[in-house]
Amino acid sequence: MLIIAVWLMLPAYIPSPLAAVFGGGKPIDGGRTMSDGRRILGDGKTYRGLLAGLFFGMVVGLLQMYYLSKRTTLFSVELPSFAGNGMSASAIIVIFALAFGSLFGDMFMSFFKRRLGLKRGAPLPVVDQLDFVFGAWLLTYIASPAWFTANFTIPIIIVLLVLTPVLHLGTNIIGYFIGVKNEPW
Ligand code: CTP
Ligand code: MG
Ligand code: K
Repeated sequence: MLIIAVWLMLPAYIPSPLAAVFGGGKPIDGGRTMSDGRRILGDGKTYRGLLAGLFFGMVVGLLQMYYLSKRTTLFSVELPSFAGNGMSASAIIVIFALAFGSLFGDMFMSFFKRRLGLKRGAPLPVVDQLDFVFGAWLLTYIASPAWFTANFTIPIIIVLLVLTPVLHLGTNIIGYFIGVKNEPW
């Protein structure tokens, strides 16, 4: 179950840490503020982070598809496929939805955090740990409702809601100590 849950979410897990490693430079909101006087998204959401996150999320997803074309098990667990076997267009769309959706969820919540008056990097517990998960689920559901409901069953969703915050906190602590994250959350 754990293996299946992580396997399904891998294209959505990769973008955030890679955005933290490669992010910086021009912010997506171009430095603009809204009528509340606060930034639209803030300096923590950059084009470089978005593109690097999307790129590496897609690369990992494509590697998973390649793996599935050779073998269908991992540690003798039968792996789910990303909609259709082999390098199908529908599988690529699902992987894109997972990768882009996670970045979208993160950006959407930064927008929301700025409206609450929270500065860039200020913690918003639960939201920070799960925004990208909900973003990935939303876009994947839109891309392929049938694939989503067949794979993200209630037990898998429960596993991911518990596991993701633990993984997120763990990678962020590592990111903080190697110097790619400003805060350990
Ligand atoms: N990052 C980026 N572009 C993105 C997402 C993330 O450049 N689209 C980088 C930024 O350097 C950011 C870091 O990854 O600081 C960590 O991401 P996150 O914790 O989501 O950003 P915060 O700095 O905490 O900003 P916010 O308060 O808006 O969440
Ligand atoms: Mg943060
Ligand atoms: K975040």
